[in-house]
Amino acid sequence: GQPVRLSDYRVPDYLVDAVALDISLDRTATRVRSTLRLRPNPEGVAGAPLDLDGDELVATALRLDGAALDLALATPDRLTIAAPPAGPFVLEVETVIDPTANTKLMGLYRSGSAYCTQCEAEGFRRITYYLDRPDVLSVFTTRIEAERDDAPVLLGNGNPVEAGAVEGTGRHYAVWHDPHPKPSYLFAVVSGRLDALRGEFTTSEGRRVALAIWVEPGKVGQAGYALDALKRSMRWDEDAFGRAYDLDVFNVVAVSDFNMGAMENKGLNVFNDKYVLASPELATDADYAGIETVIAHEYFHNWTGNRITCRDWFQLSLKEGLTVFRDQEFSADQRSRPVKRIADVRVLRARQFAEDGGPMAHSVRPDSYSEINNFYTATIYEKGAEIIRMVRTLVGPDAFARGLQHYFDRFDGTAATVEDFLGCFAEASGRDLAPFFRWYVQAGTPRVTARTHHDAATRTLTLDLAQDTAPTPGQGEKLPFVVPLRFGLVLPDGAEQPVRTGEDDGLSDAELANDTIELATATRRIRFEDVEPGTIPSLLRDFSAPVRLVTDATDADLLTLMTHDTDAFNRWDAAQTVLSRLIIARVRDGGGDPEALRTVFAAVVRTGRHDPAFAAQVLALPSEGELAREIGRDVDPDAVHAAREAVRGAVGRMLAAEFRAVIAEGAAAGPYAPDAAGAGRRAFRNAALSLLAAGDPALGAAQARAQFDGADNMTDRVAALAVLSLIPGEAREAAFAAFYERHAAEPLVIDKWFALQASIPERSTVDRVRRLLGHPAFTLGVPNRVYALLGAFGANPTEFNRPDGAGYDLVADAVVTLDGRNPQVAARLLGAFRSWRLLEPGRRALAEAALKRIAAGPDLSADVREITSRSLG
Ligand code: DPP
Ligand code: ZN
Repeated sequence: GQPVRLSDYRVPDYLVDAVALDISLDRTATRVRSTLRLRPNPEGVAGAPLDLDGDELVATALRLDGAALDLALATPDRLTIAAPPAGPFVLEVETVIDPTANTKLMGLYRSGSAYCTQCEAEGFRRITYYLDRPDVLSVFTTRIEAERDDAPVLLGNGNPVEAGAVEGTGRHYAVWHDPHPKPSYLFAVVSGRLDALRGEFTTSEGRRVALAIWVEPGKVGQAGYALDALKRSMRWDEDAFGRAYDLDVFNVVAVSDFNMGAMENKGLNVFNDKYVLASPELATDADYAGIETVIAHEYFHNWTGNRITCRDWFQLSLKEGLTVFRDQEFSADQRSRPVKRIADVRVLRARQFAEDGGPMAHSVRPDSYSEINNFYTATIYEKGAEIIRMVRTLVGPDAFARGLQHYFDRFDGTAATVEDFLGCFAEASGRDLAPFFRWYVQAGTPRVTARTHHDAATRTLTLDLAQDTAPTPGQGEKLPFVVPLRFGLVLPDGAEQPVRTGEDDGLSDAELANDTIELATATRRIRFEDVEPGTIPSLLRDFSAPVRLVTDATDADLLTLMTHDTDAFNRWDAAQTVLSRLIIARVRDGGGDPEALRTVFAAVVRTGRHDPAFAAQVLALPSEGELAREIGRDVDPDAVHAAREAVRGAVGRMLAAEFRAVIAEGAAAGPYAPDAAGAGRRAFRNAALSLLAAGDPALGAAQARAQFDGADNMTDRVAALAVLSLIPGEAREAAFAAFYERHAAEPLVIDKWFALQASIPERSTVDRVRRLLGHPAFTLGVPNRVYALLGAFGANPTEFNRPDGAGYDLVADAVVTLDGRNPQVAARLLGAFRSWRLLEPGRRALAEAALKRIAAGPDLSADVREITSRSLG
């Protein structure tokens, strides 16, 4: 269809005061009766037609104020009433929908033996005709009816009101009432045969809330961590943000068929089961951390998203960026703050920087879209969170807290905009945030360059900063961003050099007080006074802005920062930069010897004894994708892979004795617990194992097989399998077979098995993946299977980007097949192509041809069409 533009926003012409839904569930013919109390919006166009959204709907009855209307007013995607009454009126609509036939997993569908819904962004219109836009808020009452045997559990939004049998039938019903006005995208119904793990929480306001985590029968034993994470989230939001829960029940349901991660429906969160189910034997430390984050994220939406929602979908980051910021802060408080920051920046660089540097680049507040489902992106989510972090840095923690409080007070119960949000911080801080607003409307990752010059005679250090942002599609010219650079000056022995600047080229008092340089112009010179020779600026501490920093620091400077910087993030980042330079030197001319790193990396391994999680992050080399972006053009992924593996091997041999000691010590670590300390120890030991194996595959394979056989938890078992997966031969195949044998009954574990095989950097992987597409455990019908096998393959740098194009063809074929069934999942898979323009000409041509082949297909969904045309555009 036509693109939707922000500039076309108009308030709705009608408001919905109340919605009463009566949903009679049936596997193939569910009847939905909707009663809408409507009235003209005094701010809208008087006498305008009433235009309700639909999507593949069939109307079976229509009544206006009790009088039947012609069914011809309704088409599958629209119900139009040309001249509705000038005052309040009641519209009754009956539709019949088929949940079993719903393979798009939007609207009402079947997952396993349950009925469930997904309405964000535009799924409610697949259930009934409605003003399906986020700025129409209404009070919903839902009656759900179903066969008691088929669906003993009936869940809706809000609080339960009544329940009972339907006389003379095998059916029963439940009525739910949600007193909080909400947009339709937050509507949900779940019904089926489900078991609950129950809990209770008393809010700071004294409200007793009944909690339940609903799972497939037999899986209650895997819901404990999710319930615990939920309680911790509820307490934390009260303590950190003063936000208490506002209903008597809070239900979380895990379903196996789900397009995204999870959904924050009011009082009834629906989750992809991979973000709920966990046990030490089946889930890794990373899975546990993911559950904690996503449970928190959806819960936090209750205030940032539900109580205050978005005026239109262009404001999506208003709720998503803010809620990611909140869940990141939560996880940082629950675990190690610096390690969490490093992990978040890794994700940002890997996904968001890639997006911002490619054909899909868009601003955090986009100004047009064809299919909103394509905009649930790393830019909206992760970069959106970075913007909020920068606001906090710029206005300071106190004004930030006041501004947020003001936002909650002022916009509660409304549908707000990004301008509304930022206005609260301008007011709280007295600061003009208009220049800062560019972060919302300009796409692209700014590059900040820093050049230093020390003058021994005057003991001054001159820092020359410059920023520039490459053009992105549709945005040729970029104005300077307001870039907060947290910084310090590090003396060669690691002490902090006190910061003093003079009259000319100095820092403001606020900048000095915050240890933050505000770079708001294209260039800026800063002169530091009374500086010891050899002092090294440590810039962008804690990654204070989502920019690419390029400095003139020498390798020796970086090793000093890596050893001494008081900022843990920059200690890690200095190591990443050194490693990245080394690998890229190898790609360019075969040079780059890690020997110079021996002392410093040996020291990192020693610090691993007291901060293993941090050491593990240092030992994880920059990814091949990051290296490719650093190289920037004409990338040969095979050369990048070979250079990175060579460096991994050299590090593994250089520190073999140290790594063997780490592995031996870790083996005696005691029974598994999914806490941060234990996870850190395992991450460190498994990083050591991976590097040891890179340096000595025979020894690595033996160690890995021993760990694989002896592990008492999934983290260690799958880490060992990952190491084995990189070493061709019988041992690898035997380990894969044993893993399958052991876990065949657990689809989420088999997903790990699919993903590891799809990630093998060998030419035979394409055939292996084609074979696995026919494996009985695989189906294109379940998004998790698709993401595990095909998503992982699309992220395999060498095999997706095979020089003969067979990798592109494999993913392109899958996209075409999937598009007819589930366009959202098909469009997500296309993300594999996001960096195709960085490649050397041969691969670039093949990737382009594959994209063109997809684009030429008949009956393309809006989802896939938008991504292919942007990618090719
Ligand atoms: N609104 C959802 C979330 O991000 C999207 N599935 O939590
Ligand atoms: Zn969200």
